[in-house]
Amino acid sequence: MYKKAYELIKEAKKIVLISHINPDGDALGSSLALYFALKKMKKNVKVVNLSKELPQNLDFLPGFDEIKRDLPKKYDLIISFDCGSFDRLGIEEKKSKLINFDHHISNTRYGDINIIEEDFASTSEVVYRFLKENSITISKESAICIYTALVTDTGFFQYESVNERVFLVASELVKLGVNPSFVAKMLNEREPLCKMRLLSKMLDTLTLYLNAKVGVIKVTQKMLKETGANITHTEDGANIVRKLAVVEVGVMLREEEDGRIKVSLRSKNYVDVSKIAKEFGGGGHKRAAGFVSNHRDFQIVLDELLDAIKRRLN
Ligand SMILES: [Mn+2]
Repeated sequence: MYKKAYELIKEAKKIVLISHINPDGDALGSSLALYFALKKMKKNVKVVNLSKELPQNLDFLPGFDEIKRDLPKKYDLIISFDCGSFDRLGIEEKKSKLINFDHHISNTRYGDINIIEEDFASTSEVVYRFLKENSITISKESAICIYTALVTDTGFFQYESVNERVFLVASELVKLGVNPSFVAKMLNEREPLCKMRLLSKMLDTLTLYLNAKVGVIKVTQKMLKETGANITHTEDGANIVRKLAVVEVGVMLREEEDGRIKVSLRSKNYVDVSKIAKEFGGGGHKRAAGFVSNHRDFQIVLDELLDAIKRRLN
């Protein structure tokens, strides 16, 4: 598959690299990593993300300023990164060949070529493997992007997806010039005050359910307006709830601009939240998943969700 994907890339004239809406470090890091490799091959390539906002803490990634916010008029190949379903790319219809690089269990295999490595800790590991299998040199720029994606998706090497292979990849990337402490500072120590103010409001809503095994926090549009924060500043919400000793499932309910409610789920030891998300039309990983509810009422969303979690708690 890695060779086949490379054949398709070599034949293509105009390539678009795209990742899911509301991207994280893995989504942008993976697409930028391949961007530098393809540019070096003199391919006509654009890196695109169709979100309203990009996370500001990723602005140190090489190529961040080259990310386009709309699709070019003409292209004959799309490569998607870290995106479990076609609709999350924000593209209306598929008009070209598509290569799908991902590591979500729930990936719907919407590409002409699908390289879905469910055991990989990040999509950037898929990109790394693609470059290795095809003997493509990994530049320092690509290495920084792959590494950043790897650390953001593993919570700095702490999740269950972390194994010897992950450390070997990381070690290789450091050898290629990545400075781990620089990346960590860029990611973790440049937060805006509005994010802390928002966090404080979010924590005020923290409520425990089901013998305190489930912790729930809420974010409303009003809270965003009052603090001047945007949705990229809410990304840690469910992770913070999971930090509580008693909590198995951390939940964040976020009111979107259109009034729908986005649900983020994080589990600690045994609840497979990707299955819960799937019940509601979403997807993700065992320990991190999410969906957008059709309901616009927090209480209705919460009641349905707690019911689904309850069935999987014991
Ligand atoms: Mn990922």
